Amino acid sequence: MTAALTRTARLTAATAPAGTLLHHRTLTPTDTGIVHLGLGNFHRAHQAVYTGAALAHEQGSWGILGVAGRSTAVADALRAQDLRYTIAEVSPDGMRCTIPAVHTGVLVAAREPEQVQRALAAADTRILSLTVTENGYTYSPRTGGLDLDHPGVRADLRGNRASPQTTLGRIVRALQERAATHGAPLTVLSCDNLVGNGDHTRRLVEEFVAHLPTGEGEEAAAWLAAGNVTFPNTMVDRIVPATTNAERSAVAAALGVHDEVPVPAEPFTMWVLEDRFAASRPAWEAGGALFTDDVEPYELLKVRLLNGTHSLIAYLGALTGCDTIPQSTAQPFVTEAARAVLLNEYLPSLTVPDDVDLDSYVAQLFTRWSNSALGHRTRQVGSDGSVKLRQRVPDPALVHLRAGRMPHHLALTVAAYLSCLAPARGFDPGEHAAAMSDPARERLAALRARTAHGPSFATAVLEDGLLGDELREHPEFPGRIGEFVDLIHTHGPQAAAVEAAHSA
Ligand code: CS2
Repeated sequence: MTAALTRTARLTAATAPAGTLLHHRTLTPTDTGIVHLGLGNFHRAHQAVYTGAALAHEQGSWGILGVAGRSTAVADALRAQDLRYTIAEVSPDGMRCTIPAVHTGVLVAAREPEQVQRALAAADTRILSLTVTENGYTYSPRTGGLDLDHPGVRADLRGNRASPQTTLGRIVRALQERAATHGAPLTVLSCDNLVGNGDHTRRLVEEFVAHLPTGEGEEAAAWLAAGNVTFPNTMVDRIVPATTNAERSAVAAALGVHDEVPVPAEPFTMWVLEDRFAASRPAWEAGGALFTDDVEPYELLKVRLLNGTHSLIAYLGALTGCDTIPQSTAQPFVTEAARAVLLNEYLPSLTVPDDVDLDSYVAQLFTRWSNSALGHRTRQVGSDGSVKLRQRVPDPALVHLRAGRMPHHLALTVAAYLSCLAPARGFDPGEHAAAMSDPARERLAALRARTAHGPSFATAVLEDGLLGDELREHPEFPGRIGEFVDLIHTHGPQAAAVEAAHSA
């Protein structure tokens, strides 16, 4: 925090400028209807904003108790600010500040596990929502099922009910408690970028319950089977980078108060949900949320066109020294590769929903990626690629491979990822690649240490299950990935992108 910032009064309920509030009721803990796991920037600029609009539209006990996993910084800052924070919506045209004021409390699961479990199990909690990132679901990219080798999962399956370590453990222990006590129905609402996120969460929950020691899970299993818990699928979309001092200063200048935890976000936002709520829901449509019976076409559109292309932009950008997505997209060869993967490889793998105008959707994507006022970092989008690419690449790749076509730009995406995360000895992928975190980093490095030959390396990586099992039928795909890995190492990412464009 700079000296100038510390002299400004702190944002609190009393100092929040009235004109920035999304609604005007002061919520108290008894207004809690939602407990949300994952207090990161995405939740605070997405679901919280829709909830503010819903509360402005109609009153209801839909306040949110936000739960951070391990980090105490945001939770403690929010407590010091009466749970107020600012959304700094930034575009090249300027900044607009709003304050959702929808939280009724904050907890940190690692610090206050018992309070978290009590809140999740409370009868008044009607929605348990989560944004814990793809990596937070402790599933195995290889099988798609619960990762039974994960130390947290192992501990939670054996451990006590009061202080689980994993998200799945927290959910299941709460469901057991609900089943054994009041039995009040609950909606578990995944808001992460997983295809079929609700179905996926349900499967993992059921698997977790089935793996509990004999005598422990039967009651919850029967209660779940009786339909007391629903898991709607959702598609969530808003580009929300990490907070920097630039937003703290800009918010202080705009509002005259110091917010330690403002959230930068783009103007665009979209939320599509299945309307399957076990115990009602806020009027999120007041904020523009779309309710539909079939979310899948929207999810595929978003996870492939936006997220899939985003990964390619992030890895090519990091390899060319770009700190941010807009810097990466400003390079013509990156835009060209992004356009090719999006239009020629992702698009033919899905059906565009009727109400989406494809041309303007695609044009808007490129505008969003070029939002230089936002500064979304390549290292942020590039992190956890082992879990993200599993959602984005294999199914579209299989569509082409089964039709006898090589998806060169999907292969380039994986090659750029591998070059960032597990470079061959002597190749420096740069500081932005080095800063990417990924649960598979060590495993990939170990596979890389065995061979300098790109195709052998890529084959070993896919054999190891990075992209699931189905691609095994197509050894030509890792072969192509490996050729691009070698090209990136010898001639650079641009040469690899040119080769992909010529082959397509
Ligand atoms: C990004 C997403 O980090 C990533 O993988 O692709 O966080 C993306 O910014 C959001 O899904 C946009 O809705």
